[in-house]
Amino acid sequence: MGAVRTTCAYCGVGCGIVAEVSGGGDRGVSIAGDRSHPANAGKLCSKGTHLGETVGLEGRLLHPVIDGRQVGWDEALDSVAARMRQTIAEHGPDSVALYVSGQLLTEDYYAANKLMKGYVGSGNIDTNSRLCMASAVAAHNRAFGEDVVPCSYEDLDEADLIVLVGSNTAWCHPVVWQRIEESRQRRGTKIVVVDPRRTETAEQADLHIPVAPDGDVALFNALLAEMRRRDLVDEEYLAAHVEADAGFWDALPCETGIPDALFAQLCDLVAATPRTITLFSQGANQSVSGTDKGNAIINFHLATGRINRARAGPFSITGQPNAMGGREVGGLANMLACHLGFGEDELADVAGFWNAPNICTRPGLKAVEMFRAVHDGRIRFLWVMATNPAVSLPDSGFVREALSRCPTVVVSEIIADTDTARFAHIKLPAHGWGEKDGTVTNSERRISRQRALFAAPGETRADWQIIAQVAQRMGWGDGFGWASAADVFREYAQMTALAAARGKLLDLTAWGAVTDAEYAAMEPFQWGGTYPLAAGYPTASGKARMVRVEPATIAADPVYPFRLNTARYRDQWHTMTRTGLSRTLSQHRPEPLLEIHPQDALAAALTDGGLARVESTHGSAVFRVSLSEGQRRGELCVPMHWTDTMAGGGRSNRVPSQAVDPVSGQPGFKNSAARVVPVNPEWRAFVVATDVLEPEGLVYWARSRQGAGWLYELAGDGAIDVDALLPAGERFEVVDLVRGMRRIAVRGQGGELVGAAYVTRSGELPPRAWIAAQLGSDEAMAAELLAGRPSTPLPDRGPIVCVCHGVGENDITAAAESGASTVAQVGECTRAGTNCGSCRPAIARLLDSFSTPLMEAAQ
Ligand SMILES: Nc1nc2c(c(=O)[nH]1)N[C@H]1C(S)=C(S)[C@@H](COP(=O)(O)OP(=O)(O)OC[C@H]3O[C@@H](n4cnc5c(=O)[nH]c(N)nc54)[C@H](O)[C@@H]3O)O[C@H]1N2
Ligand SMILES: Nc1nc2c(c(=O)[nH]1)N[C@H]1C(S)=C(S)[C@@H](COP(=O)(O)OP(=O)(O)OC[C@H]3O[C@@H](n4cnc5c(=O)[nH]c(N)nc54)[C@H](O)[C@@H]3O)O[C@H]1N2
Ligand code: SF4
Ligand SMILES: [Mo]
Repeated sequence: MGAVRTTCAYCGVGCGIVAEVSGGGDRGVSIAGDRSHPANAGKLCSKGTHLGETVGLEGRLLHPVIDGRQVGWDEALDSVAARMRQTIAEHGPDSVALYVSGQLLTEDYYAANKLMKGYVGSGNIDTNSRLCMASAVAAHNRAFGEDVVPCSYEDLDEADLIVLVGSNTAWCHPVVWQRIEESRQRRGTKIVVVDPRRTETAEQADLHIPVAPDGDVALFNALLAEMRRRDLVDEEYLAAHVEADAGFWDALPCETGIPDALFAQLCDLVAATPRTITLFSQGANQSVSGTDKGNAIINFHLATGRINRARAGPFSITGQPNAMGGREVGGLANMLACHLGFGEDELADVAGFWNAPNICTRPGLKAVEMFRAVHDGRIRFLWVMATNPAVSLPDSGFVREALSRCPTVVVSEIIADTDTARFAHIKLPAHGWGEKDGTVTNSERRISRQRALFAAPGETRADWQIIAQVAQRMGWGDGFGWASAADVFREYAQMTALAAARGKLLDLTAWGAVTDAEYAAMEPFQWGGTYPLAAGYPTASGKARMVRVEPATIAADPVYPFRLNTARYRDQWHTMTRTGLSRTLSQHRPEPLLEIHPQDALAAALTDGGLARVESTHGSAVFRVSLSEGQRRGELCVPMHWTDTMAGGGRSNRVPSQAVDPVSGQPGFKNSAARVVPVNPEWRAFVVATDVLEPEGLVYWARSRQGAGWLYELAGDGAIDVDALLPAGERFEVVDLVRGMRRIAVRGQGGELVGAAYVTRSGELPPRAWIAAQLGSDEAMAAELLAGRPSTPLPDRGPIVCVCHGVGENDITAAAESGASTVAQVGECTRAGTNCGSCRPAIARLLDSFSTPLMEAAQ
């Protein structure tokens, strides 16, 4: 098939990929960065680099399913349409809802929005972007009159100061991070990180501001007040282009919330560097004051005139590959379509364009409210596409109760068994990455093509096609007669004329007549240009607005005294349905960790490597404890990734409440009241097995991809029944009653290792890596397996840092001891960090930790 140019499946950086399919139908593919793509110029991070490990058919949903029974497409589509029709007839259009995702292509999104808002006749379509970008969208709308990102990636190449607010860029937007680091090397760009945690990003910054949770509004207000005091407000720009809310300046308080010396350092840096980009993501958005945070940042840029010009501006960076595309077509419940709202004439225009029989009349329910309506029976038909709300919404116990009560749950998925799919009455198999064909828009408004690499497996279909086929069965065939993704894209591009006619900047009309061949060959292009707002703001007055914002106050809770933060891991994507399949990516953080300051851990009787339960009034989850000096006192941090299918523990969204930002409806995932208690199981164990197991009745378990199968970490009380988890075969066993230890290895018919278990009540368990690597191999001797190590010992690499080359912490320590003092030198000695580069911040951090004591000794 030759090389195909496409776009990465994961984050909103939107990296171009050149994929070469090996042929032979085994879905083998080699992945490389596309040097000609403006977003990444050939770079890829660890997740993009290892995409090939996640495109196999393992776990795929390949056929439609009704109530657990495989059915044909006709039956499935008829059933979806019949249930939808009946629900509308009995309970009205608002009893139907679609919950969609920034992982849909623009064409899918457009089809879903048209179906709901134009044909079903309800605004009840919302997206997981509600959990992600909604606050930034609301802040843009308040300040600029339209949801427009006023910056571009090339700004990062030439900025003098980049302030990262609530963004662990090195892990979550690694290729943007590499670009920022290059600017630093090339031109001395300064980097500030505002984050309560000392992340790997913060460690590499020139200045880290460990802001209190939700302290951002106070900080940015104080910063602006100080700039004003220093006479750095751009009065000319303000007079010409900006309106300020009444009392705006008087309301700027000067309480910074951080130490004076640190604040002074920040102010000096900001004062000295007009070319300032403030890049913000979830530490800003996912907050009950998320919209205000966005506006506090934008206010600073407007007031200092650091916007729409030479390398300055507020840059909200998107999370998902097509979060931006969804915002454009109108996938949020409070937007109609194409950046239009619900005004009477807008509704009329849209109804006319769509020839819509049932145009909706008002905004629909936002995600958290939507699930509340499912819970209380107002919504009775819910269709979930490309998102896993049973895991990713806050207060997930409530969400699951809602799903279990809903008379009809339809799930369009690529994976058969997800936490959400377990609640589905009807499962529809969708094309996944490598099969999908259409467009996505990245953080800088650049539209790129995703292209198919493989023949669609099983009976999978494109998401837009599934939507259209349901619409046809509802009797709306005329509006959904597209023959291809190109057809959908043309219609959408034409529709943006409605926005353009109202002075909106979203204007894709030039693409309205694109031919199939042109669509197939489409090169990445950016709408709005580098500075879309430079020619004026799309507001009634033509001026931007500085919104008066005040810091939120968070009352302390004596019963739940900790503030719980939730974040992402470098090598996992969301609910792990894809990255969890990759053995390479699973090495970085195989278990869900609770990060806590050592002194807090001491006070709570938690030990490093032990277990702890995080609790709130809503629910609780068990995590592996990891002591971290990078945590502030009184704060906890857990990952968002683990699910019931991957673990019996670690599902963090059991804990947060349903509290949302009043403007955007975005949940405050980063700051929940919680408490933490130690969990001391009577026994601990691990099992390696080729099968997917779901152990029951344990205190904790978690699986991760290792070798030719899975590694299960287990802990429990009472009797130990690991035998139940092991496959049949020739068994070898040792028991050490004194140390309360038991080891079992099971060999299959060909003498290969098919499973092994190591259990202890009080002792140490052997290292996992070598044992897991023996799965499927017939070379390890029973004695070695029972000893838990090979007779000729292997070097102990320590925790793996570079997943591309399998280089561990101990290898890097050894390189440092033999004289390597820079990341590049470590790379020369060990190859670590020389492929995708995602681990370079971790290597730098290790090198720093070696050099600090020496420097202190020298002082
Ligand atoms: N590896 C990886 N990359 C991803 C994803 C993934 O799942 N894995 N998901 C993608 C998606 S959809 C998204 S939205 C992005 C998210 O990208 P990021 O926003 O970078 O990711 P998070 O780790 O959720 O949160 C960022 C930081 O916000 C900090 N924070 C918490 N509270 C506050 C606060 O009150 N103020 C400030 N200033 N900071 C705070 C947290 O400590 C955390 O370090 O990542 C995208 N990229
Ligand atoms: N506590 C906490 N919770 C959070 C966050 C946080 O920081 N903290 N972050 C929030 C944010 S920013 C986000 S974006 C969400 C993400 O949360 P989700 O969207 O729930 O997470 P994903 O795992 O990406 O879910 C995508 C689902 O779609 C399936 N899928 C993949 N590709 C396709 C496709 O092409 N078609 C179809 N039909 N299905 C497909 C996948 O198998 C998977 O089940 O989580 C939110 N939840
Ligand atoms: S930074 Fe990584 S995950 Fe994001 S688009 Fe690029 S390669 Fe994919
Ligand atoms: Mo996101």
